[in-house]
Amino acid sequence: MLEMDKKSFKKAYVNKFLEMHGVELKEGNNQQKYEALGSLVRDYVTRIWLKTNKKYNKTGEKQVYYFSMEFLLGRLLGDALLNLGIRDICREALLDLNIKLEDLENLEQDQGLGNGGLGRLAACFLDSMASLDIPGNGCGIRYKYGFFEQKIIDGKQVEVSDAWLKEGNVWEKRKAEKAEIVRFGGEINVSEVDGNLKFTHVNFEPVLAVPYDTPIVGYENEIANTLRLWSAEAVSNEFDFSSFNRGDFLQAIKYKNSVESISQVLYPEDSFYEGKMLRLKQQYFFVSAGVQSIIRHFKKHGGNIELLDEKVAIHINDTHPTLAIPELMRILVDEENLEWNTAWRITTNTISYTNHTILAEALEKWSVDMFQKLLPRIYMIVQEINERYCKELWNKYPGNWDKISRMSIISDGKIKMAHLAVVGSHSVNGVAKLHTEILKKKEMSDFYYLYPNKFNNKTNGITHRRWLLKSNPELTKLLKDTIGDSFIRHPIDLKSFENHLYNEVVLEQLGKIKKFNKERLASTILKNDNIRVDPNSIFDVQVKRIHAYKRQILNCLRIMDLYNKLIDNPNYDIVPRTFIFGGKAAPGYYLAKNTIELINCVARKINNDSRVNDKIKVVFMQNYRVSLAEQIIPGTDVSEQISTTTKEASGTSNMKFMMNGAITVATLDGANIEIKDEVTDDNIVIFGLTADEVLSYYQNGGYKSVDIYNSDQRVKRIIDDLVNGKYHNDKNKFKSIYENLITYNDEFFVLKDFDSYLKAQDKVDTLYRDGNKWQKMCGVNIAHSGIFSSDRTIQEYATGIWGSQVIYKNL
Ligand code: 26W
Repeated sequence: MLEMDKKSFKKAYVNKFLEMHGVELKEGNNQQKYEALGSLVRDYVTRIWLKTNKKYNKTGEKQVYYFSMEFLLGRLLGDALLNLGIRDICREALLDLNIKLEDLENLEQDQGLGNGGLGRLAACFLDSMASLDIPGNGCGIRYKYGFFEQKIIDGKQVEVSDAWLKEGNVWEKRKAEKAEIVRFGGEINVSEVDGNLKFTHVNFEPVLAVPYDTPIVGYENEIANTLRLWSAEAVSNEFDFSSFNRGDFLQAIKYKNSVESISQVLYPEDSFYEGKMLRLKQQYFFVSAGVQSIIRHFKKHGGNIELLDEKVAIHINDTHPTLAIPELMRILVDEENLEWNTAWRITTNTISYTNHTILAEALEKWSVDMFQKLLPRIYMIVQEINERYCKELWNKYPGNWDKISRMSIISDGKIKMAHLAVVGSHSVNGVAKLHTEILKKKEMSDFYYLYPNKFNNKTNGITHRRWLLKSNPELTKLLKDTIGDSFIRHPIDLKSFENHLYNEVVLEQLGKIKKFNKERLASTILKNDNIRVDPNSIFDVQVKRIHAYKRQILNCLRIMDLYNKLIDNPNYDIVPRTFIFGGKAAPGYYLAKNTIELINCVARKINNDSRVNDKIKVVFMQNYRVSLAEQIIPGTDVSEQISTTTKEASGTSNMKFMMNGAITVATLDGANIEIKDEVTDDNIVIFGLTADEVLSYYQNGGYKSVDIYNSDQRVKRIIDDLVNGKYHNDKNKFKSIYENLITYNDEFFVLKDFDSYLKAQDKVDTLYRDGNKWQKMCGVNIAHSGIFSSDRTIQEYATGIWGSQVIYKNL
């Protein structure tokens, strides 16, 4: 913890402001005040950062490098203050100066360099590694434009570019002297030198990869790890690159633009693979820069390259950074002159891989033609890896060509990245128990039988520092007052909160805290979305990417049904509910965009109907992102986790909601199953098909959605309402949703699960009416959420996969 008192903080802040802006504090605006505070905090962090790097260089501890296309960090100021242990002092000092800390924190642009679950997981992992004293570095891309900003105009999603760097970024440090060169295109000349083959890359296009480092502060432990994001620049004119002919001026401009486009923008698809050349370029760009800089650092500090895997672990976050495997091979074989087999042993021991999805449409398969043209030497290496691997397969399964071609890395003119990732790493993990079982028994069963020891499960987690301590200070205080503060370092200790749930005063306080957070959320909704909602109603929330498998449509259909019931019977007795949605659709995903429009049309109709609008309200909150999630989650009563069973690999918002005392309505999918196992059936509301049932329908057929339409009057009515002009003058507006459910037989079992979903919601209504019982359920959820801290997850990765030295101080 940083030694600091209010007085010295105040003095330092006033000085910093003057120094930075050349005017006195009282004359400055909030943006300037934010910048001065950020800069002051950065100075504190820098001291810790230097100390940490010195320590790592001295002890030579094993370094973990977490390679990810996405890091969804959100805002950093509040987090840094919290982890430094000076957030309260800072808040009080600023108050003396008539400044509200939260006002300044809210000015920070979210660092939104990720799409959703995978990117946010990477951010939680960085926080946990730093807080657990694990030498862990992030490696990714410094996109100039992050994930787009979503505006809702006329009920439709409109995408606006996210120029997050416009006002500068106090947290990053450009390290021009640590730049690397990445080579694209060109040809490979093969020659023989001393009986060995030598590969020379000529006529390539060089790209300068410049790192920007951001410190990741650990929780009160004097550690600051590094997130290194690479930015693409043209190599300077003075750079002597004899093999690269940059030709005339126009050519040079073209070159500059093409290079800079590499780190220009984050692809906004998170479940759909498109074989775009630029994305392949992005992948090789950051992976090559990252691996080169690791090796350079390792050698500079006297490392013996043959022992690399003892000192370095590289983790690849899904298949996006899989080129780390052939890139490391290239460096070991071509540059370090190691034998292939030695290089392969080092590479596979160094690299480990996490799978985050089994959706077939998300699997990366690059066309050989494009790949070979863009990365000629890397292609040769992938070919060599594949040839040796197929020989191994041949020995194991002689004559079984079907199986061998099915398992091959290269086939049908495509390079299958998941196959390369499994073959080239020593560990393959899924992100929740069910997901890992599906990987082993179905999706990757061939590989599991070949390499049973590589496969393992690491159930996801979330950092309780951001998602409880920072975002819900009121609940944190109640927890500290009742069970002490050991849960901060040992989140599993939250369990003892269960002993206090017989105490009515505690239950009452839980209720008050929730109400307070709901009021805050209600005012955000009024400010951002111009809808007035009642904090006494049940806040029922589904926030996540919009996707057919996550079934926002199921949620919307039950609202349409409830609306019908309330109109038919004005005395229909329900606890008032506010239905809150949030989430972005990929710009090219028509059905997801149509779903947003449907929700907004249903919202408009219901919110303006005075017969029902004191009982139900519907809100689509625009521009869902990390900082908004921090406000929504503490103010939620009911967490909707309703994906088609087998489709959601884990889910992580489910964990955040539970930690903040929401009751989960869930299918038995992803980590929902493990949440249920923790809290028991009495404290969660489960509905829907089981995994076995879903898999059996997919395999054997037997489901006809139209039968449900014909036999269930409620279903018939709401499906007809989609296309009869009730919610939009244009009757064709929601035809794609109608067709998906009826004409194309409802791939995601929305209608099949409908009845059981309604029953689950009735159960929620009944449970909520018994205030004490409800608060007790919320308390049980909080008490059992500790296991879902990413500290637990990271400890499992560190000991089970990376071989880091772990001091078990946080368990
Ligand atoms: C090729 C385009 C693309 C981009 C991103 C395909 C797939 C992705 C990600 C793997 C999608 C993703 O974020 N998956 C989510 O990962 C979370 C963290 O493990 C899980 O909790 C979610 O269930 C999973 O959907």
